[in-house]
Amino acid sequence: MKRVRTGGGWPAVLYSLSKARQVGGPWKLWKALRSRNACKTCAVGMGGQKGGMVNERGTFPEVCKKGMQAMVADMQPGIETSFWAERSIPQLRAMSPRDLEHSGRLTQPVRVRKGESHYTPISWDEAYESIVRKLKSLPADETFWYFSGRSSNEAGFLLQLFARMYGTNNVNNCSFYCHQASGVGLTNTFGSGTATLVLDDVEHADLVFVIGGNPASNHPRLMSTLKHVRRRGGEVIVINPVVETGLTNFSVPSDPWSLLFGTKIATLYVQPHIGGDLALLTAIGKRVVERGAHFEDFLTNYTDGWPELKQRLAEADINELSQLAGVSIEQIDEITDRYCKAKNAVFSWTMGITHQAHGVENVEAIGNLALLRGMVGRTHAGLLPIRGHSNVQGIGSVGVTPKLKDAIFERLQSNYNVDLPTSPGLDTLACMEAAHDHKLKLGFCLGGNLYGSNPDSPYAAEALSRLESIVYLSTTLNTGHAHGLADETIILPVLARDEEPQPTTQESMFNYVRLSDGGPARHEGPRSEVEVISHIARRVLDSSGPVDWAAMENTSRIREMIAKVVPGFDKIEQIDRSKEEFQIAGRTFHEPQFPTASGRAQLHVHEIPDTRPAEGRLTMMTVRSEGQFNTVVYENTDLYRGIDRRDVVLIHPDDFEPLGLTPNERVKVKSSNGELFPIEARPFDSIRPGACLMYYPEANVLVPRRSDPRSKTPAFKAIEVTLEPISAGAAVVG
Ligand SMILES: Nc1nc2c(c(=O)[nH]1)N[C@H]1C(S)=C(S)[C@@H](COP(=O)(O)OP(=O)(O)OC[C@H]3O[C@@H](n4cnc5c(=O)[nH]c(N)nc54)[C@H](O)[C@@H]3O)O[C@H]1N2
Ligand SMILES: Nc1nc2c(c(=O)[nH]1)N[C@H]1C(S)=C(S)[C@@H](COP(=O)(O)OP(=O)(O)OC[C@H]3O[C@@H](n4cnc5c(=O)[nH]c(N)nc54)[C@H](O)[C@@H]3O)O[C@H]1N2
Ligand SMILES: [Mo]
Repeated sequence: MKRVRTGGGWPAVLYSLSKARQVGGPWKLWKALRSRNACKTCAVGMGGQKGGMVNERGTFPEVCKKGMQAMVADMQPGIETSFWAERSIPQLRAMSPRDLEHSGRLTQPVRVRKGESHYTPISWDEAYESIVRKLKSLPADETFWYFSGRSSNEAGFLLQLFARMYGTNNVNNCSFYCHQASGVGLTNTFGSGTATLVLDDVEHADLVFVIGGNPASNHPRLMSTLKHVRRRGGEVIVINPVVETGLTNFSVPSDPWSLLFGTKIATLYVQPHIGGDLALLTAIGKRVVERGAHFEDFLTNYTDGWPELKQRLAEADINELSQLAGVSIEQIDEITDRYCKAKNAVFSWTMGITHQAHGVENVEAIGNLALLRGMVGRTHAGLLPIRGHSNVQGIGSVGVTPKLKDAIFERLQSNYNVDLPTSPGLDTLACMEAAHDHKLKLGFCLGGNLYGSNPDSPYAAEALSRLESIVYLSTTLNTGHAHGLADETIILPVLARDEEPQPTTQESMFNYVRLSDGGPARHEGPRSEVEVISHIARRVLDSSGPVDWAAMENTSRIREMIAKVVPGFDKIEQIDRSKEEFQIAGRTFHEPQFPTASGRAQLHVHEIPDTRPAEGRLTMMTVRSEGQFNTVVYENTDLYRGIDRRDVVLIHPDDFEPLGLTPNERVKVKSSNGELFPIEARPFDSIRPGACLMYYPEANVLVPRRSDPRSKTPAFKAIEVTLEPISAGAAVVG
């Protein structure tokens, strides 16, 4: 497959036209995309009251292929009743994620029990009855509640409140597999766990670091912002072991000039070892201080820990750091030159930073580097974790975490007199482990694909199979519905955001809360998430208690409660009437005052891990292709990397000979966790030697449960593997 030389561009435009045909014409798709609803894919934040495809600065049109894919998936016809009789569980298991998604929209509740071969459609009453009976029979701490980041703030808030009043803190979301290290690292540093800036700040930056991410593919709308930075003469430094096509050149589809000629994005591209970022960030910090380019006054007045960091940077050996990072001293100095020249630097990052056993340290080190030159606490500079799901940040803000923020906990008690559990809640991986140990009996999943997102997929399937009951609230089928089965599994079909009968809200990665109007249901059958949660809650809990669960079917009642208990969300109470979308108070730092105990930012010192692969081994990252959204694979091709299939491992050409392999031969990929074969070993010169790449979620069989002790996030990007040739003629089963 020929590799494209630019990201975005004509393929994205042509793709849009083909998708429009699938749903009955461009007008229909256009109308859906322009409706007043927050975009469903990533958290860059688009749509809402300004209308679809408009960003936070009001720029239009901001189109993205992923947004279209998600929309088209929701616009599919419903799954026919006959489907359930035709497809057995083994047949569902044999289906690809793409085929499962393309089966259509879920429109009726279905159930399968252990020993049965098929899902059977059941009525809503029957489904509710089963769930309510089970919940009433269990001790609350034997249940867990998993949330993905697609649902609204209202649904998220309501379900976590129900779970806690039912009696458990086993409440968590996909963040534990995603940006948790950012939340922990940023909170340790600034007392607040999200972006320190707004979109307008990034638009004024003259240097943007893009670390460990592939926004050309995963956050395409951020590319217009990077384009603006370049056009103003600014710099973009990319730190990534893989040279990603769209990060060197990107054609912004909505800009005719860019579409025709492409826009150069990276001004400097640096390829560290997988996991080498901590050493690299420390090395740059060391060089900044050696040049005297740090802001001594700022560090003295607005930070704690400067003497310790200063000493540590002075003691560190630049040769050693360079080797641990896998980046030459010349390149470290090139980055330092650019950083020292920059007036307004923004540091952005994604999963290459957080999917590491030292993810929190990585984030703290980014904080250190920014603070060295006073890049936080003023306009046009700051820190930007580029978030995944469209409302993952909102779900976290409104309380979907094992431990509620103290302020929310206190306000819930003082305003509503609710009785909240105090036992420690489990994070996502800990829930899977507890299920595996037979300590949990029921799982309740608001969206997502808990099975598919987990490391060690056989272990995940086994853990879920040890539950007595699992309930999925979903819009479409995914691999979790085939492999993540308990004694009793129930799927409840729910409405997508733009089909909700009432308004809902979402929060972007810039801490901006949007209002979605909802819209007409596309199918008879699916129900609103909020309706389903309030119905179950009212039957499980005493309605005479402090919360009127029946009234909670009304999303404005939920917003009233959010406004009272979640700090910074006061304006949400009026939002459906005022239509005034808002920036959450207390999170954007345009002044160097931080909500830490001392009011100052906290600097950190770190031990630098050696993440270089041992001889004869490679370090493997598991990543997304351009043709998928998380566990939902839309296309088998990876357009930007020029790869036509997914059962491949991408290796630098220089690594073949030392490993005794020949290009394109079939191999067995082995990790401490398992093996996968036959896999084709593809030469890929854009990856640095010593590293290799496979696609998530298929590669999750190989991913061990090794996680960062502070964020509990698995090291999805750093798996030690060996590759063995499969001798010709040997039987291959995969
Ligand atoms: N199209 C599309 N868009 C998406 C998603 C999707 O699946 N598809 N998913 C959404 C979600 S939930 C998320 S979290 C985001 C994910 O967005 P990304 O984080 O951009 O996605 P990943 O594919 O996980 O890729 C991470 C990048 O990290 C690099 N990397 C790997 N290891 C290292 C390392 O050690 N150091 C450094 N510096 N880089 C490294 C890889 O080469 C790759 O370019 O995207 C969101 N948007
Ligand atoms: N090896 C490896 N593993 C990883 C990663 C990796 O890079 N490598 N990435 C990790 C990351 S960053 C993440 S975020 C997780 C992803 O974890 P999840 O968020 O759990 O998974 P998704 O695939 O995004 O979930 C998609 C499903 O959500 C449902 N859905 C879609 N829209 C709605 C809605 O509006 N309401 C409801 N109720 N359901 C809806 C659909 O049924 C769809 O099938 O995976 C993690 N796992
Ligand atoms: Mo994510």
